[in-house]
Amino acid sequence: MTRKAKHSSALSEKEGVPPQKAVSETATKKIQAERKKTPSPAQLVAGILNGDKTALSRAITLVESTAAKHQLLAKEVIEGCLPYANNSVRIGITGVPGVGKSTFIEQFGKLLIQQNRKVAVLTVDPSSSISKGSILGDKTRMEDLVKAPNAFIRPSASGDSLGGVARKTREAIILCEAAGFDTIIIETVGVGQSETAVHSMTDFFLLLKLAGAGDELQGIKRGIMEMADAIVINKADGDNIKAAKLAKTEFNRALHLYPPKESNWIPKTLSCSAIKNEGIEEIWELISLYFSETKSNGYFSEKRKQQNKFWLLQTIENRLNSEFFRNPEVKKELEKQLKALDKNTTTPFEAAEKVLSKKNALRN
Ligand SMILES: Nc1nc2c(ncn2[C@@H]2O[C@H](COP(=O)(O)OP(=O)(O)O)[C@@H](O)[C@H]2O)c(=O)[nH]1
Ligand SMILES: [Mg+2]
Repeated sequence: MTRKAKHSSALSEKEGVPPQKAVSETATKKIQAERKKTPSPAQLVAGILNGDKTALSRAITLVESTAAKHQLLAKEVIEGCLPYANNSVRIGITGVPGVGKSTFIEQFGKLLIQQNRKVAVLTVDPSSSISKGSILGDKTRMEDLVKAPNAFIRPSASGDSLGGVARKTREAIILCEAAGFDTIIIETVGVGQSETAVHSMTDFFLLLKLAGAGDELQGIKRGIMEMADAIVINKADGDNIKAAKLAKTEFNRALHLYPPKESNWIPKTLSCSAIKNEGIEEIWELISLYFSETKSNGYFSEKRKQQNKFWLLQTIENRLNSEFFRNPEVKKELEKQLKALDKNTTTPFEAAEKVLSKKNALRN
C-alpha cells in the first residue's frame, strides 16, 4: 500500500511515538503523593512566617475544613502563628451587592501597595450560594490586585452558619497577619448579621453607599449607621455627581445626630468613584487619621481587647450550643417536650427545664 492510500482519510492519524519515560513511574507516583500530602503544621507555620502565600492558602483551607483531622492541624498552625499576629490594621467594608465594594477594594488595595503596605482581602459571606457568583465577579474586578505580590485575596469562607464563617475569618486574619500582611480588608455583603460579625473583628468600619433619589436614609439597616466610622458614596461620576454631593450632605447631617462614639471619633461622609479611581486617597487619609487618633487615645488597643473578650465568650457559647444539641439524650428529650407542647400538656419553661436537665450528659 502506498503511503498516500493509507492516509486518505482526513481523520486518520499517524501512529504516535510511545512516550519516553524520562522519570520512572514509581518516582512520578512519589512526587504526586508528595504534592497531595498536606504539609505538617510546623512546615506551614514556617512557610507562613516566611510570607509564602501558598502556605497561607493551604493553612486557610485547613481552617475552613470541617474534617476533624484538619481542624486539629489548623489549631496547631494557628497556635504557631498567634505570637506573630496582631500587627496590623483591620478594615471592614460593607454595602449592598453592586455598590462597588470589589471595584473599590481593587483601587484602594493598589493605593496601599504603592505605599509599601501588604494587603490581605478576606470576605465574609454566609450565603454560600450567593458567594459562588460573586467570587467570579470579584476575581475580575480585582484583576490587578490579584496579581500583586504584596496582596493576598481570599474570596470567601463559605458556610451555613454565620458563627462558623466568622470564626474561620477570625482565624484567617491571624494567619494573614503572621504572614506579614499589615492591612487586612474584610468585605461583607449586607446580608443577615454579617456586618455585626465583621464590625466585631475590625478596627475601622466603612459603609459604601449609592446616591439615590434623595431619600438617602431610607432602607438603611438600623444599627449600621451607628457602626460606621465612615460612609462613602461610591459611583460619584458622570450624571451621578450631583446626587452624590446631596447624599454626602444628608448623611453628614444624619451622622451628627448620633451620640458621640466611645472612640471620640466623629464619623464622616466622603464620596468617590471607584471605577475612575477618584477620591480614594482622601478615604485612606481619613482612615489613617482614625488610626493615629485612636492609637494615641488608647481606644485602638482597648477595642481589640474588648473584641477578644467577645470572641472568647462567643466561642464558648457556640461550642456549648452545638455540643448540647448534638447530645442524643438531649435530642430525645427535646422531641418529647416538643410533642408535649403540641398537646398543650406542658409550658415552654417547664419543657425547657426538662431538656436542660439532660445537660449532665455534656460532662461525658
Ligand atoms: N459608574 C460607576 N460604576 C461602578 C463604580 N464602582 C463599581 N461600579 C460598577 O458597579 C458594578 C458592581 O461593582 P462590584 O465592585 O462588583 O460591586 P460589589 O458587589 O459591591 O462588590 C460593576 O459593574 C462595576 O463596574 C463607580 O465608581 N462608578
Ligand atoms: Mg464584590
